[in-house]
Amino acid sequence: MVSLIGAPTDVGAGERGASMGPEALRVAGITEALRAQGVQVHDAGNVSGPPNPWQPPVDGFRHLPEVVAWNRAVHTAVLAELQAGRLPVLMGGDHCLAMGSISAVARHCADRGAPLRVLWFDAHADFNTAALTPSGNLHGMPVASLCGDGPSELVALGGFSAAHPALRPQDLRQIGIRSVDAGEKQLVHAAGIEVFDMRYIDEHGMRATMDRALAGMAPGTHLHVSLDVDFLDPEIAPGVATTIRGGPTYREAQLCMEMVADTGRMSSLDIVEINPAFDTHNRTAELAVDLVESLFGKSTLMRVRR
Ligand code: DIR
Ligand code: MN
Ligand code: MN
Ligand code: MN
Repeated sequence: MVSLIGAPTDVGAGERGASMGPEALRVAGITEALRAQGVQVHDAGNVSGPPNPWQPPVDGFRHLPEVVAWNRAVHTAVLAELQAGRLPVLMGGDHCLAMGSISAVARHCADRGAPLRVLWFDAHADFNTAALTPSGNLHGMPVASLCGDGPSELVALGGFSAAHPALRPQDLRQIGIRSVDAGEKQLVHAAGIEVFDMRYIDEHGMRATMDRALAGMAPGTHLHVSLDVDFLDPEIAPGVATTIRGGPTYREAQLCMEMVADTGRMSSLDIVEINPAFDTHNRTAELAVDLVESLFGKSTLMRVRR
């Protein structure tokens, strides 16, 4: 059973509009597409939180109290679905919300002794800190924070700490990266994160990339997918505030999702950064729904051909 959780906010972003993401996905037919794959779906509605105050950064963070409030709400909602044995699909909202969802997934795994693997599909590494961030926007910081380098209220989500963070770099794979700030690059290297950047994908192809990103999962691994739609090439996904040219094509993206589906291990999902204010005809949400169909096994009927 899949539970859809909407988190209509853009408090972590540098532009307004990602708050319209959950409704864009519903309008694009996410529920019907999942049901067509034979998946039982429960739309849990939206979590709520404070409005976007649209203020400059304070001590390196923009809207920190609001980001904390939204992430606490997301954490609680995602954890409840996991504990009920359902597969949560977080519909953002901006990518700061991954702090709430992945800390819930990590809590759930830690309580059950289950290994965790996180696939982070993004044009950006999202590994900024207060000292390094060019913007103060917390959607550029969730990976660092989940790894223990972030504001204490966010690092502590799920009862984790800087010494025992929600996410260990060795449990993370980043795919599609092509925009990393200078200081951020050094931190990503120092943390030892395995990054399949666009150059790697160009040189090795998407199939070899995903084979490596999915390799070595122990039995019982909980696979979490965090899909920032700016991962996709802006030609196919224009409804994003932070487009970066040179991303994966439609077919490359579909192959990624099909290979995730083939593992049979995906147990939670974030779909974030859809911004209808930058879009036309809801194209990006419709594309995301196509990718969700693949994540839930649309291509498997054709398996006889491979
Ligand atoms: C940039 C943009 N690295 C920042 N980050 C984005 O503001 O930290 N992440 N757009 O998705
Ligand atoms: Mn992101
Ligand atoms: Mn991004
Ligand atoms: Mn469609």
